[in-house]
Amino acid sequence: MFRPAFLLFAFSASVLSLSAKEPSEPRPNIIVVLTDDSGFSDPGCFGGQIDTPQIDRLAREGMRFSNFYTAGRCSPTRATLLTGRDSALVGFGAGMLGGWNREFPFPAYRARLSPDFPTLPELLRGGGYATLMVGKWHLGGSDIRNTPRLQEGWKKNHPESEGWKFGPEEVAAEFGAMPVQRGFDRFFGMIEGETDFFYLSGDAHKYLDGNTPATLDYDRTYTIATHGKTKFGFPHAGKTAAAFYDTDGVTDRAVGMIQEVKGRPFFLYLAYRAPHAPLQAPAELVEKYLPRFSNISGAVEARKSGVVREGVFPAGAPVQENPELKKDKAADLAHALATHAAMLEVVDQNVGRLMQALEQSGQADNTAIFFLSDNGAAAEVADVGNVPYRGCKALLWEGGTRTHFIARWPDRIPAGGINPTVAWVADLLPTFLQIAGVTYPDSFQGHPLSPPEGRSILPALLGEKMPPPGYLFFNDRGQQSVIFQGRWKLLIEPGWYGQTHETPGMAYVVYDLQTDPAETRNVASENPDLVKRLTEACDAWQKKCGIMDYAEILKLKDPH
Ligand SMILES: [Ca+2]
Repeated sequence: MFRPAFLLFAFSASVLSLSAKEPSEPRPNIIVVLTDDSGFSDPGCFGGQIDTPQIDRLAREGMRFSNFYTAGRCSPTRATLLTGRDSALVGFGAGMLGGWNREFPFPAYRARLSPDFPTLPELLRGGGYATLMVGKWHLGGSDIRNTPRLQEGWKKNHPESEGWKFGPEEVAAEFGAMPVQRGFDRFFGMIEGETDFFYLSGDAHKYLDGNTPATLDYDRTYTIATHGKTKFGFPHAGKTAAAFYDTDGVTDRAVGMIQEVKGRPFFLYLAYRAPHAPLQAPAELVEKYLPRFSNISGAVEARKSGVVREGVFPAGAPVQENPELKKDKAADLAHALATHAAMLEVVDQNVGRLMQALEQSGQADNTAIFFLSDNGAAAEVADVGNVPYRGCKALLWEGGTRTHFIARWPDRIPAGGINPTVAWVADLLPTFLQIAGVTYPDSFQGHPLSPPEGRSILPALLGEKMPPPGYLFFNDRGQQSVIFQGRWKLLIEPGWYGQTHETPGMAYVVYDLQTDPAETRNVASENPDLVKRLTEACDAWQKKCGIMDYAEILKLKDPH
């Protein structure tokens, strides 16, 4: 899968030059562009039929990873990205989402970013970086200090009968979990995320500027399209009006923030909410995409050949059968896919605006940019979005946990290659620290720290071959999985928790990702020793992270 030019790159000299002090060369800016629920093959450069010329440009001028993993769901991936830790160690075990309605009073289920580990922005700020964030936080926290409405809301969601206790410590911890208190000099966005994308003047909204309510700019005119009914009672579908649209609006703020940084490098975390539900986008873009999804089987086939054409999936590997669709569902799915595609095209336009801003300030070449999704496409659009992989977000098949990953850093990262190194979101913190020349501390807030779970993939980015990690663990509600040496994958209770809920006993499934990356053939019965060994590894990992048996969790509360 390596392309020849890629192998000719002078690897070790580049690695060494990064660790040496070069005062004449300013340290690079670092940007992470994270989308929300975009599928593996959505971008054009990963085989999809969505127009993403700007994202494709990052790929052409940078590197694509074909074996990159997230934690499979919004908050766990974000928690791991910002701490370099397994999500359960920082409060987001077993698929917890930031918020007040699903968590438990145990550390792995606290659904609020743990104060016990340093965050990426805290570390980079300590190393002299300006730290900027726009978009979706989803790691808990609120400005509850002087807000009676929030205090009442907290108490309502946290009954004393379930072991919760409200008091000054809780207030301090809640406030302390917000982005500005966790290392970001600047923040514009939302603490939570599942809400509308379009706002008209006078609409209530939850955007914050720092710790306080933000003022939005309604400075573009949109014809507003939405897919289906939303549970929030969205009233604006079909209107043409001056509005704030999330993807455009948060990029405006990001561009403003980077223009205001003077005399030091910056770290920008640009966490788009698109293309997460509710599916809402400019109407003319939805119209543009409807014909591309009028034949769902054709769209799936186009992606199956697209991923091979782009070199991000091996030619000849077995793939899943095309989904069977009832005729009356096809039109609805086509509209969902067209709206999803439209949302990603707006992300792409804004990646272009960001690049333009960097070029205008002469910083485009001294900026390392990383582009990925926080998990696979959601169930509604997964049949196309995650091709060739199986499953969807919150499930632990590859379609839920694998993402496209693109890195661009001119003159460092060789251009145009596909890198098969197995990597995951925990690797980003150590990678960024190495790029920035910042050392991970051995203590934090007076207590000792072990090294982060991930490893720097800078050598792979610079063209060096890296072996696969020993174990990658995943956990979501009742499901567990582990990928051993990048090849053997054990899944325990895969799917929507069916065994735990309805059937006695546990399901064990093994796939050989080397020959069967799309998970078409269960080889558990041929590999009993592997099942035993990997199950023991999963059990030990769950114990280390404080993850409880899902049946015990269900006795307390059904967290769906
Ligand atoms: Ca997500």
